Amino acid sequence: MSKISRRALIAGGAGVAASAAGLAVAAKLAARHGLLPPDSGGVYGPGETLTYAAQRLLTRHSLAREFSRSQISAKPLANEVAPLGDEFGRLQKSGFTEWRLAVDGMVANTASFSVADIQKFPERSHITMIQCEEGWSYIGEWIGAPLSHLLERVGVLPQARYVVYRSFQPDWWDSIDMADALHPQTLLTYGMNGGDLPVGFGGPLRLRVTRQLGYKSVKYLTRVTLTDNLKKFGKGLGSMEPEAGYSWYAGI
Ligand SMILES: Nc1nc2c(c(=O)[nH]1)N[C@H]1C(S)=C(S)[C@@H](COP(=O)(O)O)O[C@H]1N2
Ligand SMILES: [Mo]
Repeated sequence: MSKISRRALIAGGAGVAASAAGLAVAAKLAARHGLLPPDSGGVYGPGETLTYAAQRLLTRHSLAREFSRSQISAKPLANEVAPLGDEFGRLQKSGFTEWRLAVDGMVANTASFSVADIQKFPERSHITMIQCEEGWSYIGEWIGAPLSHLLERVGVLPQARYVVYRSFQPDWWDSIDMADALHPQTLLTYGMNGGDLPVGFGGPLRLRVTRQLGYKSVKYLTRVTLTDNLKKFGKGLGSMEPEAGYSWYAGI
């Protein structure tokens, strides 16, 4: 679906569901529960707020649907990525032994982990669907360590409300709230369909966020930052997506 038609759908849906007055009430309720998304200010803000607040209040603990092994897509589609460059090639040649995931911000101890370190964390896997906002999807098995385990290791300060995560590709960064960060299906993924995570699918490390659209599952993960305020990052909208007209919150 194109940006425009998805936008129109969200705005139109919100319009049918609630009058302008209803939206104002919803926004007040969202504010009271601290559920205003970072991109709530724009033209589509009331719709974004309603979607995010409603999902968080109603489905806070829900799991994304899991599938059986026989349903794994035979030919998963790796979305095209921009060229990764010489430095990535060098890291790849040495088996990503020098790859590091930095953890900083509102944590008790800043730290840095290799892929091998993360592979020593408790392993979890799930067979879930990844859906691109463009309409295609596939089912895959994702293997990794819960992000919650990493957060426990470094000690999250109580004021932290969001996890900002960045990629080796500087244009790709995003953030999620603590409900998704601590969610049991949110994995620091290093494996796929029984093997290593291929580079095309984000190897050596990808954050898999199952309850949101594919673009929240950022590939080539290099840094995780805990914060109480998304205004400090990029244009202050929580990720590069709202800068391009997509929602920060992309719940499915
Ligand atoms: N670093 C990085 N992460 C990324 C992307 C990208 O181009 N670079 N594309 C995103 C988009 S738009 C989607 S839909 C999914 C696609 O995942 P796939 O390649 O496993 O299908 O990855 C997301 N993560
Ligand atoms: Mo996508």
